[in-house]
Amino acid sequence: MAARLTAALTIAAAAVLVPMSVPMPGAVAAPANAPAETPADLPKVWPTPQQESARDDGFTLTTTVGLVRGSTTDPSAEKVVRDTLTRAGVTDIVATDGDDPGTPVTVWLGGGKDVLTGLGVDGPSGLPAEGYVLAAGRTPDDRAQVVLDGADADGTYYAAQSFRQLVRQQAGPDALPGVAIRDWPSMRYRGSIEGFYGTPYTQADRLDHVDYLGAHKLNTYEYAPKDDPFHRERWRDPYPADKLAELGTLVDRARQNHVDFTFALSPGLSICYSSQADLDALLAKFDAIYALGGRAFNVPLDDIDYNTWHCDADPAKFGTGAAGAGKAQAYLLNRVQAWVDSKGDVAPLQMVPTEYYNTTESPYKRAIRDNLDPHVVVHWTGVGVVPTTITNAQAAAAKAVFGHQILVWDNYPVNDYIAGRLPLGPYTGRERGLSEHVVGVISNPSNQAATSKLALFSFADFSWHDATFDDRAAWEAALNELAGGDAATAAALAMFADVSTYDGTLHKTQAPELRRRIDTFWSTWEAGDRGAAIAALRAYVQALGKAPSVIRAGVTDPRFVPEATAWLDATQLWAQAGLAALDMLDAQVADDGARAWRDRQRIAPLIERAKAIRDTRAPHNSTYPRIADGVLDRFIADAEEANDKWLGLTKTRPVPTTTLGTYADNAPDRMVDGDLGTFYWTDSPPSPGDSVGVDLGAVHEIGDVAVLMSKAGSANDYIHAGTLEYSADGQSWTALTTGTTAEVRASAPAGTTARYVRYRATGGNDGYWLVVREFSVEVRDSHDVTYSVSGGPSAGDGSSLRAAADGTVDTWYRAASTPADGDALVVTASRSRPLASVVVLTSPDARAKVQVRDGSRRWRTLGALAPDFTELSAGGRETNAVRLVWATGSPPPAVAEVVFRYARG
Ligand code: LOG
Repeated sequence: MAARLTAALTIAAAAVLVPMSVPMPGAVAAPANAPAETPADLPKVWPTPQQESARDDGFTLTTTVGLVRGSTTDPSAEKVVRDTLTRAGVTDIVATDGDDPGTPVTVWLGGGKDVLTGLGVDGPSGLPAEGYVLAAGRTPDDRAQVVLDGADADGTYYAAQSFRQLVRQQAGPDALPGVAIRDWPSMRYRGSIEGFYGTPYTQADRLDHVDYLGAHKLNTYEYAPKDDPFHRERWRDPYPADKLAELGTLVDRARQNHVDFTFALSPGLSICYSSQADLDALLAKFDAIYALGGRAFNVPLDDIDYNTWHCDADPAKFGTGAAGAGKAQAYLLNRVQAWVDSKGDVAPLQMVPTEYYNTTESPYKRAIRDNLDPHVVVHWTGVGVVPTTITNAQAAAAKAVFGHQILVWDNYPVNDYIAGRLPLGPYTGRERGLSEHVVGVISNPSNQAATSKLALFSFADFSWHDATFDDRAAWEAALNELAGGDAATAAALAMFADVSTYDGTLHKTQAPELRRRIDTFWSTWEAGDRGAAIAALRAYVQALGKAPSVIRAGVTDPRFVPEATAWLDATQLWAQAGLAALDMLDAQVADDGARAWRDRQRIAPLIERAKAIRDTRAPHNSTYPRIADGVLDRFIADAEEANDKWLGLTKTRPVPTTTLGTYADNAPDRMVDGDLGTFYWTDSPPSPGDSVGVDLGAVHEIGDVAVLMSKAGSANDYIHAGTLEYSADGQSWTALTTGTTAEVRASAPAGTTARYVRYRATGGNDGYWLVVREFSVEVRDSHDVTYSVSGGPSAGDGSSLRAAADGTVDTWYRAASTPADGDALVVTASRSRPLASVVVLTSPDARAKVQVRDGSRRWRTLGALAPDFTELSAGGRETNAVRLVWATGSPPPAVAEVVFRYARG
């Protein structure tokens, strides 16, 4: 496993969410005529305001409203206010000085101090940058007033964004509740860094993205797409004119949204840190963006090898190793910061250190701490690249060890490292209080821009007001916003998000809600209430299957559906496959084998279609969209196993055992699937005592055992020292052999009996995880009857005679030709047993007589094949063979399985 992911996956500490008390810079004056409604009665404003109280002097908007522009407003804020008023049914917005008797309602935008006094509300002076005051109510002269007044133009714009959310929809002109808000951000940097690998955003994506940021009081967009060649590979080359023009448009659009377009350039793959020519090339790129209006810059130096130098002068000047690299980087960045200072209107430089993923003291960090200009802001991803949690203690440690302001580059909901996954779960594990330690938290989003908004909504709430952040509430509000307030759409989105939750770190459990319902299904099923089990789960899976069309019809963001389409399509197909499995069980409960078999045959093609889907963006164009994987597929497999049992297919299957976790999709089942191309992969190195193995379900005589570990590309992922051992009870173990290599084999002495076999680590593993391609145990005393197939017609290409009785209905015997006169397919059992009935699963047009044979070697006809599914009673007589005597002229028959259904007991 690559080091960066290992780092990401080794943090275990759970976040402790402690409510913080916030210092309040100035109190909101209590409204004159209390009792007021509680803020809980107000429409919720997101991100959550710092201070908010309801008043009892709200009013209905009139069709004519006066607008007074003050000194801290701009066209963007005015547009938000005008759009809000227009949507609320206002038809005339009249520019006034505030005293116009013709405007019974007045909106003061970026001013209105006297009106605030009249309303008994403190003005914005003393608020931090970007802070604002919003008040709505009646002044003593009984005029209805709205004041949106910022500490600066950003604040006034944010006041307008809050106002937008407060207007209550009602018949006729909408109402405005009486309210007083005093609000400011807890963090200086809030927003996103387009910092992922894979398909970068399009220009349209980015324009829409910065609109979204602005509307949610997020003030930062960093341009750092790893796969823009001019950002990294070819960082020295100037942008072509068309690309530069696009960036110019984006800079403008960001500014309109009060978003700081932050241009990042990553020279680390080839730069000579001491070279004046390279510095000039870097600054020329920055100057080009500066000329477009860009006023914030970043030099990311992540994901490079700092032991590789790109000129001899560097190690000579700075020394070798990590300390030299830190000094070299500081040298370059200090000169860039000098350029920043020379401009006078550029934000402090930002950088991403090469050791961005931990807080461990090191020569590199020391060099950064001691040499980098103190103004430079240092990015940090938390402890791990994609950390499960980020705590206050960790953030404080990061600040101390880097000796600079810390900006959290938060790798959520980025999905470049999990092809096929679209993380839609809540933004979890970030401790309240981080704003005390870091200057910002920004999101590295998914390759899909619009679906990332669900997470950005939470980033907005957390970075604006982390003291009250509630991940679940923010997630639900984001779904609700996307649903335009429509409850059915929001519910469909929640179901869809549930089946697309897993990301390996923030969310280690896939489809938690569906999983819970499936667990309930099986417990109800086992308890014998099969109809109720089916009905309850069917209702949920049906709703899941309909969710994609509800979402397509209901979401308000037109960019969401095209981006989510692969996952929406897959959801529909997986839900249909789940329903087919439920139908199969339902038919089985009704003892209708033919219907169960028809339903069962619908499953595989649906799954095949789901797995043929591809998203258009790299890396998700390389694999199928993951939907409820490990949950819904597991349910279907378990349902099929229940059907196997019901059919009479009772083969003992080894169950895998492990003490370790699972990395990504590589589940333990893959150790026992008989396929050397698949593998179980742990998500951490085995420690002494950890083990993998199999449970045979009952004590058996065992023979050869093979543990085949590691794989191409992960040659060291095996247990470096271990003991292969077996046990009858899982308590006391007997060693078979010890091993130190990737493949361990042993033959148990004749007569050895065991239920459990395991391979247990006895030493450290040098940090390497474990891959097991196959863990096989030979069972010598199988109580299973085995079958051999003979006769004809011979099997066509890709099929075999054996497939007609190989214990699985998934493989088919397909005749190559029309049966000749007298052709018969004969299935011979390894021994005679009393047979209740014969079940034959066939193609619909297969025609044959079904015969059985007992010890007397005489064939007895039970009846003829029905289309698809045939069950014929064998009267409990000892039977050792079944034969299908084909009707002459029947088309080439196909048989999925001939099942000997033995009498019970
Ligand atoms: C990259 C980032 C990538 C992310 C997730 C940082 C600072 N850099 O391990 O570009 O999107 O992981 O795969 C990264 O996170 N490196």
